[in-house]
Amino acid sequence: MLNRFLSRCLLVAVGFMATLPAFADKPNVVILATGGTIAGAGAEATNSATYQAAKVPVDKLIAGVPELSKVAAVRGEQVFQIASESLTNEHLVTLGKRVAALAKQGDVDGIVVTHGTDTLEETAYFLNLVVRTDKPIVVVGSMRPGTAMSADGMLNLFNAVNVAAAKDARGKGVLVAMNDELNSGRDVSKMVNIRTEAFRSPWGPLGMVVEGRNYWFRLPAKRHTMNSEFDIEKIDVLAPVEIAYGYGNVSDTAYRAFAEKGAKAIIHAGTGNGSVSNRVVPTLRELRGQGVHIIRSSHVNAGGFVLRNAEQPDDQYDWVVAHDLNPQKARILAAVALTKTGDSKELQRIFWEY
Ligand code: DAS
Repeated sequence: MLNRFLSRCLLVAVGFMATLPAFADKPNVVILATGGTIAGAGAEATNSATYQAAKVPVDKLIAGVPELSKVAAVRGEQVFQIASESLTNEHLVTLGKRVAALAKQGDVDGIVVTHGTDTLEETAYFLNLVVRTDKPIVVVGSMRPGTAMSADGMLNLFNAVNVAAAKDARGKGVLVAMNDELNSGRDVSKMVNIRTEAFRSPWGPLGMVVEGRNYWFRLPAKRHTMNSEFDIEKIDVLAPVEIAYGYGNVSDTAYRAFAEKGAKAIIHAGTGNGSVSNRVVPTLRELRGQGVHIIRSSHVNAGGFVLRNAEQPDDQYDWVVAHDLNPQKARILAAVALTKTGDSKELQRIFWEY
């Protein structure tokens, strides 16, 4: 009796396995599409710079790379369809919550976010800060639309799905897969606006992906994802933080305007070592006295390195320094950190640790 029951269970189980789709043994990867050039289309194959971003839907992006099905069971969701320069804090929160929800699902092994390249570095850093998972999250874009000769989007997407499907990509924080390189979502930024080799980290890539295989050379040193104190499930609104650019002949107009509009912090995108013009220092001290945080970053190209009290008496002024974060990344961290604390010493700790 028992034998017959067990053999019947075995038959049912075998039958069930036989009906599983062919990719049952493959990792499950979800592609969240937001727009950008990777979804762009130009009129001619010679249009590598003249095109419309955010046109091609996610299912067409996936259909355009049939090799994806050899790597993973891939499905797509169209979260937004916009050029990334138009993304807002609200878009970031919506995307972050969707990524976090998918990461909690047992039937999701990795997530790819297709994204415009203009603010890709901001979104990648944001997800790195607030999504509590060690599953691979890979942000990818392209510098040329899929309609152009030598378009880079197909291979970038193939690489990104490979990385998202790979166990060895777990626990490395949010990754950016562009131009065969794997960069940390924290470190990488768009350094060039007209070449496929556009994204670089001041501290170098974490690795490379070649023909579907990842080669790792270093690991992130700063806190991220599972080791972050921030959780997108507990964040609904990011703090208003603005960026004011430093340059010769600068005035305090922008800083005052931002403060009047309710900025909780102003990122000073300073020259050199986060330097502040003596024409502006009194205003920044006055705004700090009114409760606005002042965070010194640097707009030098290949990566700033701002230290406390080196260029300005930060201790005396109660200012914060952004260390190696460029102004746009400093804005992201401040917008997240200010959802938890308004204490300047705590903010500085957070800027050292993330
Ligand atoms: N406008 C750019 C963006 O959406 C296009 C791109 O490079 O992706 O970020």
